[in-house]
Amino acid sequence: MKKINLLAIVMTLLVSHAFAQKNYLQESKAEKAKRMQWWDDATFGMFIHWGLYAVPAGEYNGKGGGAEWIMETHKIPVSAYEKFAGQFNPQQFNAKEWVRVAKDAGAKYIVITSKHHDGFSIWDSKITNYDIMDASPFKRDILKELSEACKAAGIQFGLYHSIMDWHQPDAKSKDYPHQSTENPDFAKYRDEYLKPQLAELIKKYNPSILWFDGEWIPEWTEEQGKDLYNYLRRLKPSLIINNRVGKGRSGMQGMNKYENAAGDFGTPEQEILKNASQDYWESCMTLNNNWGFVKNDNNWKSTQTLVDNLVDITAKGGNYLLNIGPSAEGLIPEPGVVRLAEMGQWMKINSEAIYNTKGLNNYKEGEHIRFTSSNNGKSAYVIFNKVAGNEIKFSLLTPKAGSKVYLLGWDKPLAWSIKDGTTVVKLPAELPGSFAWTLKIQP
Ligand code: H79
Repeated sequence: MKKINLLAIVMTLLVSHAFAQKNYLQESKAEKAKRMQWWDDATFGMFIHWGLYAVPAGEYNGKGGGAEWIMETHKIPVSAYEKFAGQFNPQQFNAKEWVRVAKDAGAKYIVITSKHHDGFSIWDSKITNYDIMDASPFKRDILKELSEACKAAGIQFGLYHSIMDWHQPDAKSKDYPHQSTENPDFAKYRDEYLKPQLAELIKKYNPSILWFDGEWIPEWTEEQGKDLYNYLRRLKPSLIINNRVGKGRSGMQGMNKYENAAGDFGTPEQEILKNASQDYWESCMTLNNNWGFVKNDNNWKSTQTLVDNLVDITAKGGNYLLNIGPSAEGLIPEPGVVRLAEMGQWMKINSEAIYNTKGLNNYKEGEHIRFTSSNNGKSAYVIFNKVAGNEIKFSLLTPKAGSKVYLLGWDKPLAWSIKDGTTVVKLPAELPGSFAWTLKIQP
């Protein structure tokens, strides 16, 4: 072989290697586990739905119905809906306070709506004038303030971003035909609006999570989802992206309906998986009935239900993304603040059984007992929300002889025994805290 040819081959190899783009859809299981570690360990996050829909607050022209979907519920034309931007002036918004509420609840990350289906951007976007700086009197960059507050507090920052967009004329979907746009060009919206906005968000606010939604419209395909996934990971390799980036999710149950779907985790919505799953998953749920602020929605879940959900989800190996919908004044509704604070008090005592844990094969016993295990397998946790007499009994997990059994929030080890395969643990007459209690079993 001539020298010159060899050189040419080497050059070609070098150049093609430098330009070959990594395919993040072919990541190994171990690489993914490493990237997902913090998220998996965090277990609990706070979702925030906030945008122009907080202005109508669930009522349009004297008729109730719709929250963040109010534009579609009442078939509000784009020009009429745009007027809410002029009224969105949340003077009481305090990013540090919101992050404090999340952190005190025990949440390790927040996910906020950079853009919901209505298409309004709550950050200073250079790609559009339909944003907080150009179209509202507020003129403060909400995502800048929140991302900085999160960074200062050690809370991971995530963004919910709707693929569907009822405002961009080119994004008009066949599924939502009431807005009149002629000749929409979805590919143009995707390439000249959606992707540049996402690149802008990553560059400006360095999110740890991108949480897509509105992917079910027929204009969006798995192929576009895979392309978007790679595009985003190339911009920020450590990003964690939900499965709604593509078309994999199976209805509200949220897990993938086929192999190799784009996205890192399943997204059950307003429900919890029936059983434990080894896949990555996160249940997103509301505190009351709605995601966005609705002034008459007083159907708040009890703190007992919220703690039970967190425990059940943790034992099944998932994450809990719990939503608040702040008002147009910029305030988290007080009943939500109260419940999150109560969850935080529970977490102060019991969080050891929640963070950095994995589920067990037998993750439950009856309705009132759940089991988790520390990541290193050294401690097992028995979480129960009902006690009869001053003892607790279980048989699907058996402490080894000589194990110490502690009650979180109580100093001394507890007396325990095994009878006919059932472990019986003597409890103190007064249990620490409320809602649920945790035994820690150490070999
Ligand atoms: O942002 C909140 C809601 O506004 C949004 N997701 C949460 C996080 C949401 N959008 N739509 N829905 C919830 C309900 C939509 C259900 C359906 Fe479907 C869309 C029924 C048919 C298309 C999802 C996809 C269930 C089946 C296919």
